[in-house]
Amino acid sequence: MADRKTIFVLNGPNLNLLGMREPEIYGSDTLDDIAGRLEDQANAMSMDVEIRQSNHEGHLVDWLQEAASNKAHAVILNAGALTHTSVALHDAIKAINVPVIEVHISNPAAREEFRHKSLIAPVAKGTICGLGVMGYQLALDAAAKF
Ligand code: CA2
Repeated sequence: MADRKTIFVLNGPNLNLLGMREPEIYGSDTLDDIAGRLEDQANAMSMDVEIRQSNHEGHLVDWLQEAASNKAHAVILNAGALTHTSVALHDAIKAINVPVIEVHISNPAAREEFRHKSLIAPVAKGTICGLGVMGYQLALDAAAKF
């Protein structure tokens, strides 16, 4: 039997607060709600998901490298505010041979000017944004087809 594909789903700073604050921007689902749906969806496609969140940039860099060394099939990354600032995440994505799908729940281009630039986008395989938490599920569907 072929090996099951593993998709890493990595979430950056403050995404642990989903469902608890600013529901008008990010909706009312918690990260656990999103994780449950992604696990069901992955199971239905005979794949595995590894879902993590950290408020620390270095953890995300470590996990991107781990995705590469564990030969993950793809990474779904919502880097939160680090999207707009992190050269370290840009470099980490560039250094690994694993496709990374950038996901944002909101549409950063429709928000404050400082959210308009993404340092992730130039090194991502693609970006899904502005579609709410459904973006994670769309990204998982796409990753399954890589
Ligand atoms: O829209 C997205 O997914 C963002 O990546 C979310 C980040 C923001 O800095 C990006 O510009 C766009 C913020 C994540 C913080 O999440 C919260 C959730 C609930 C309450 C407060 C923050």
